[in-house]
Amino acid sequence: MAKSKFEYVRNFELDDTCLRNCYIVVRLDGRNFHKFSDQHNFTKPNDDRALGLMSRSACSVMEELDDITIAYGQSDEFSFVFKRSTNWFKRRASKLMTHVTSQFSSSFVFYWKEYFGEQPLLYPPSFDGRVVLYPSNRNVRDYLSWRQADCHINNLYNTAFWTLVQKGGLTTTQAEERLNGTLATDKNEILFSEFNINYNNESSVYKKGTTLIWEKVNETTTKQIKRPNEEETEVTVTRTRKKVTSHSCDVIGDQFWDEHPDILESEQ
Ligand code: DGT
Ligand code: MG
Ligand code: MG
Ligand code: MG
Ligand code: MG
Repeated sequence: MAKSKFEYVRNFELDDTCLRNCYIVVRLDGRNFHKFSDQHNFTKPNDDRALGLMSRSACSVMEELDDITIAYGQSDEFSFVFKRSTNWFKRRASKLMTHVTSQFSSSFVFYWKEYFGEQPLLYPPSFDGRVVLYPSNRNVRDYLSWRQADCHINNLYNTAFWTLVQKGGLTTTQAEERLNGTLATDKNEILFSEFNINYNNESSVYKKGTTLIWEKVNETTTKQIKRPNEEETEVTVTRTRKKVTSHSCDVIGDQFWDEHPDILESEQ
């Protein structure tokens, strides 16, 4: 095709190819979800509908986009790890990041009703995205550990805070003052001795967040088979399929990684 005289403008595009051999992590985060959660009456500190919708949207990202081996989410954020050898979109950071955030955002709206029922979505939500490269398996594990530790710290604080307000009758200012300077053990103690709540028994989705991975699962279906000159019979067919599965488990220790050795590639 003949080139127009305008063609030179293409040279203004910058190269944003992600460095080879590195894991590409895209993290997205809900914009102004402090307000969004209030306006949509999210239960405090955790709203199961909202967490379910976040995971459903992340699942759609994994299913629709190539080469994501693990995703981790908590609160209004989700991180997606592309395998280090991916060549999807020639490793262009802006392509990867925008595809993840737009697939996620449209899914969040698309599946809203499945989780929130008749409660209307009041305005279009949006998510920011960023790309971070990690050169080693240790770095990726430490990255996910960092997000999970953040989940734990925030959830313990929020659980103690909203228990003091909802069950203890404190104002939000009083609850904030009460928790100011307290350690994790103090918050556990407040929950246990004053409200008979054992933090360990709280839902693991709240404490650990959500981890999505690809797993082989057996799917059994029944089929009607009709052979010539025979009665119709029902047979069961079992097929192995790769599926995105959801886990609320510890990703900081070794056990999860020992059980799922395919998530990270072996170091060269
Ligand atoms: P940003 O990210 O700078 O645009 O601002 P925010 O407001 O999204 O702040 P961020 O991302 O640091 O904090 C997440 C907010 O979302 C935080 O105010 C609590 C809220 N949120 C997330 N999940 C839940 C939930 O399950 N229940 C409730 N009540 N709030 C939630
Ligand atoms: Mg923020
Ligand atoms: Mg946010
Ligand atoms: Mg956030
Ligand atoms: Mg196009």
